[in-house]
Amino acid sequence: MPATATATAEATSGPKSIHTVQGACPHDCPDTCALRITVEDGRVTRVAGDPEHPPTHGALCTKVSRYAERSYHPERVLTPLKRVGKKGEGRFEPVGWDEALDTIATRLKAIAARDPEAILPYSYAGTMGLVQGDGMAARFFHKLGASLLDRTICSSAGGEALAATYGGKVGMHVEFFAESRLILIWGSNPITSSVHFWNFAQQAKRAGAKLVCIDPRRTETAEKCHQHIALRPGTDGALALGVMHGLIVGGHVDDDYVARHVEGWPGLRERALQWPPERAAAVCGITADEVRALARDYGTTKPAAIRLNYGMQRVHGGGNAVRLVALLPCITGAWRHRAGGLLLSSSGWFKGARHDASLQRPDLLAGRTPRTLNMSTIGDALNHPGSPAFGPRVEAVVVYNSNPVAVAPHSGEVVRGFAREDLFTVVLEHFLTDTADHADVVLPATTQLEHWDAHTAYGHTYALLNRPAIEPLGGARSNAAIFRALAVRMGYTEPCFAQSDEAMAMSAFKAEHVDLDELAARGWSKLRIADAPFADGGFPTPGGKAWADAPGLGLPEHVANYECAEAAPELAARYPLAMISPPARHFLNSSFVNVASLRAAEREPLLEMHPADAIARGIADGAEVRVFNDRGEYHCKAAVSQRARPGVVNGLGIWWRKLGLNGTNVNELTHQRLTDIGRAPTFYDCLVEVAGVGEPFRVHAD
Ligand SMILES: Nc1nc2c(c(=O)[nH]1)N[C@H]1C(S)=C(S)[C@@H](COP(=O)(O)OP(=O)(O)OC[C@H]3O[C@@H](n4cnc5c(=O)[nH]c(N)nc54)[C@H](O)[C@@H]3O)O[C@H]1N2
Ligand SMILES: Nc1nc2c(c(=O)[nH]1)N[C@H]1C(S)=C(S)[C@@H](COP(=O)(O)OP(=O)(O)OC[C@H]3O[C@@H](n4cnc5c(=O)[nH]c(N)nc54)[C@H](O)[C@@H]3O)O[C@H]1N2
Ligand SMILES: [Mo]
Repeated sequence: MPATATATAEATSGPKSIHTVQGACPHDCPDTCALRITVEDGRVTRVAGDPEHPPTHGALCTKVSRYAERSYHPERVLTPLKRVGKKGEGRFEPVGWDEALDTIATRLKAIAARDPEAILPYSYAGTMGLVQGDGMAARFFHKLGASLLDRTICSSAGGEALAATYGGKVGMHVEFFAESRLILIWGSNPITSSVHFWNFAQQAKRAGAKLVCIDPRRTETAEKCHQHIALRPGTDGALALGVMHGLIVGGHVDDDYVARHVEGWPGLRERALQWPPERAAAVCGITADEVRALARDYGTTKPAAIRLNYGMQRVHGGGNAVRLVALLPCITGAWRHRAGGLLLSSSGWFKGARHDASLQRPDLLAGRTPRTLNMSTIGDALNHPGSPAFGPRVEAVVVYNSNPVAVAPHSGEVVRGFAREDLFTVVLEHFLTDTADHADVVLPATTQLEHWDAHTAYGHTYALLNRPAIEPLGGARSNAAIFRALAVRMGYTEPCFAQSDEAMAMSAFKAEHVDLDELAARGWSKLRIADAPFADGGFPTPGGKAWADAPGLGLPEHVANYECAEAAPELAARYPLAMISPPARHFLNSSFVNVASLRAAEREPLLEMHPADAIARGIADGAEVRVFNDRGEYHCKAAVSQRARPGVVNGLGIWWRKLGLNGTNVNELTHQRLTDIGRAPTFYDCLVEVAGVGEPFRVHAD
């Protein structure tokens, strides 16, 4: 039986056993909730939020409250599968575990004997657990000497930019937003994607704080803020420079804080003075008064907090923009107060708290330095075998915790790569996703209800533990168990390949940083971090100062999108609409798209369009449209709505291609060019045109 946190047998009508198990939400979300899982007669009947865990506060998002529906889904893959059709057809037959593992080990051994770098692990954050993420898997691929993966698909532009400003991915405690007087919600839609942060923002709002949302899209969050600044995508750096200008001329710079705790301010000050509100407003497509008012509010309201999110760094200049925004609280000294400062990510606080080296065992590389491939350019990496840019041909890909065929940019190229008949592909999954359809062997993985794990967070500062609530369903095995079994077949004898999931989870954190007894007893424990960590400087840079002028990068500046009228006028003439593709509320990236109740809530793939853009193209609300550019074509339904600003369309993500209208999704249109900092994808830096499918809608002249 799996261990349980609290076992409360209750007398009910029948001989029922009921108990609750303490878990953690595994998903890629800043909130990383503490879960209470109710198990009745061996079956999970309820997944609820832990009322005692402060960020979770007893509530879950719509998606994860359906986690049991997802785990018991009739289409769960519960036995290993071997391909019988053509690549991508998704036709498989069940095979036993021994046959599946032998097939894989034989193939990997043969490839590794020639060149282990021809094998590529591909994974992201399907689960963010330290055990089922890159725990046992990392040990396996390090020992093998496989290519390394640069995990850039989400946050590396912002993450590296933050590290080039504060020295790490560190920021405010989420709880203290409740005490802020001004909150800038910048490139973030928390009602959709971080509802537990929104709870704190609402507490602040009720206490009289002003909320400002900075987002090209009129999101559910923007509607509930006092002010919405609908700037053009990819212009946040210009806005931040315009705000800095306002802070300087308005006398709102905290000279004492800047002198003691900021490196390179004189140079940045000079640069910001070249950005009067009119210049910033023209670049951002907003009014100069909006820039002035934002600077005045931000300079005069204390404490002022910024919730920055990754939505604004998925463009060419995403890294520079994050540096500029992250410097604002250093210039005003907002960090002096625990309810002031900024939060983009808190994951850096966990850096010293985990036993990274013993979890991942990079020492098993034994001096080898395999090449690194960027996950965001997987399309090119698979299609240009042997090219100087990528090195040796990729002969095998092992995918776990990710669905690249749906989520990676320029999916036409990604599909072409995964369709290579000479590529050996293994996919560890819960479902037959678009990527699993391209596998030679699919291995059934357990869900969070069925395995052990330990979790950090990137939107709060608590470590969490996940205990299994039930035994694995069918023939499913945890990722760690799968790599353990493969290691045996590869002949790896190091004791680390025999370590159990439970032992890995229980030894993930260091006692100096996390109260391990509380973690074991309650399922979560807060890291020991000062309330106002940078009140007197002490940033985790080598000299303790925040960097306006960062080593190797110089001063930050506004960098225009790759695809915009300024940088690519000829392209903008053919494709005049900028497309962003932010998350849909009921999906989590491409997860949950196959959960009927959640797909029903999203109805169909949508493209939001401003009425002016729709009328100009004769497109009616609800009409099927083709969204296209030189890379491809995506069909979806038009939602004619003020949620879109003129000139910008919002293609809500991320549908499974095979569940879309024409077998594609929004990534058919995105490209593989990378950000200025962090080698990350530029999903929201994309020009398109839209046309109706079928009869154009006629505008009546009366
Ligand atoms: N329901 C749901 N929740 C999720 C996810 C999901 O897919 N669905 N994804 C999860 C993941 S992987 C992540 S990384 C996190 C955070 O994921 P993020 O992608 O940061 O998600 P959002 O908070 O939705 O913020 C994105 C917002 O940025 C806006 N935006 C787009 N371009 C720009 C721009 O150039 N400038 C500005 N200022 N804003 C821009 C979009 O309109 C959108 O409202 O959320 C997680 N939570
Ligand atoms: N156009 C566009 N594209 C985007 C984005 C966007 O905003 N717009 N957002 C980007 C962002 S922020 C991100 S983070 C990426 C996300 O990309 P991914 O990390 O690939 O996320 P998902 O699409 O949710 O796919 C995760 C897969 O892992 C599987 N999984 C979950 N738990 C387990 C487990 O324990 N074991 C195994 N073996 N599998 C498991 C799930 O079933 C799911 O199919 O997408 C990016 N792509
Ligand atoms: Mo993400």
